[in-house]
Amino acid sequence: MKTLSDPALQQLSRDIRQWALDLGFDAVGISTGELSEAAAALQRWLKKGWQGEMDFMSAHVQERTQPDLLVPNTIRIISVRLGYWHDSDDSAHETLGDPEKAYIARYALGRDYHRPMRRRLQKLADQITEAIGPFSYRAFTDSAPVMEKPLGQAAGLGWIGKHTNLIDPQTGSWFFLGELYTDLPLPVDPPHTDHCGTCSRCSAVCPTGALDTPYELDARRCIAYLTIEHKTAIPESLRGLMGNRVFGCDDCQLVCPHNGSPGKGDALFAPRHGLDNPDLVEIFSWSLEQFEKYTNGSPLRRLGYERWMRNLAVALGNGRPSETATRALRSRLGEISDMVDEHILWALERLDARGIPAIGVQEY
Ligand code: B12
Ligand code: SF4
Repeated sequence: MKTLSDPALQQLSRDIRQWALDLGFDAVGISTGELSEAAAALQRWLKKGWQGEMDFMSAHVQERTQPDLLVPNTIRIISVRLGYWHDSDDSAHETLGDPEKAYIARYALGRDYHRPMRRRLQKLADQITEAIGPFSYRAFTDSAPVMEKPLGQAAGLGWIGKHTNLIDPQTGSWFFLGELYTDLPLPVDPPHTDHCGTCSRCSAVCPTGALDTPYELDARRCIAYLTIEHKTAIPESLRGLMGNRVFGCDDCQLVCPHNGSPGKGDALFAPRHGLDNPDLVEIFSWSLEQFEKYTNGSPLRRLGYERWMRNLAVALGNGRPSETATRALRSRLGEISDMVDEHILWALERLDARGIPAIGVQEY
């Protein structure tokens, strides 16, 4: 471990803050990595099975909750925040309310955050190395068993709200988190306190009731989980509640009173290819090649074409009945997979029940 005097550590911590801001991060905080309360909450959550098919959440629990088991000699965690909001509140709500459009979570409209965040964290580590010589560190952003939100709260970057996202009182929750695990005995920041109070807007608005227990998310019901992490057929009982949300969900964040003035996020996350307000029928007609072209470098890419089409079929089934929608659905039957076909048939039946004949469905 590096030996530095107290004044040198104080100065280094001030420098780290400045370098992090210069690199474009919105805020930085330092904690010890003590996670006993969060560990108990994680165990409770796993015991209820609320992680659904996310087996990665039940693996490496020890490493997730004890940073020095993941990276030996870790005694401090430097947490950073990077904003991604690029929309006006109105246009997110407008897209959500328009059954002919598809709603994509605001974090996924531009470039994928994992690599750029890690690159910047690496630059921060390089600057520290330049100042004090080699030290032990590892950079993470949603890339290993790490409890990013409790670490962020402990470092004073915000509090974990009832919707379970970390919230900064000034700018809200539209940001990503990243960390440097390190062996430097830097001075730590005070943890952030909770400001949710008696508010319960997020649990009231959640279309599927995933936030019925404040501060605990039943991922199996969460539309973000169903559209991004769930690999098999979406439970029929939940499909009708998903509306036009085809990748992720922001409802709980959109209603949060602390998300009123988020400021502009990093340029990397500005919407590309019109993904902030796409036409459902049009993107359902994308071939695999078009999907790959338009989602290159975006978080949507990792979903894969099959689940993209599954999600879009559900949204079309929830949309306005029209011949265009029916024809679009029919035209893709038998093309992608049995799972997608099953969702298409569900959608056709749903449109049929609401007035437009599902032309020729019986032929398949
Ligand atoms: C698994 C995961 C998911 C899952 C499960 C989400 C969840 N809430 O756990 C799914 C796929 C649903 C998901 C969705 C989203 N995710 Co996600 N996800 C993660 C991941 C990989 C792990 C989160 C985790 O540890 N969950 C385990 C459970 C136990 O934790 P928890 O619900 O947060 O529970 C804590 C609190 O609720 C609290 N608690 C529990 N009980 C109680 C009781 C009381 C009284 C109190 C006070 C507190 C309390 O303690 C628990 C432990 O800390 C992190 C990255 C990482 N490595 O940390 C990103 C991460 C949390 N996701 C992120 C994002 C952006 C999202 C979405 C907004 C994306 C979208 N628009 O669709 C949604 C938000 C949905 C929501 N309301 O949470 C960001 C959040 C940034 C932020 N501002 O907080 C992260 C940090 C990724 C990143 N690097 O930026 N995600
Ligand atoms: S909507 Fe209200 S209860 Fe939910 S996270 Fe925001 S302040 Fe907390």
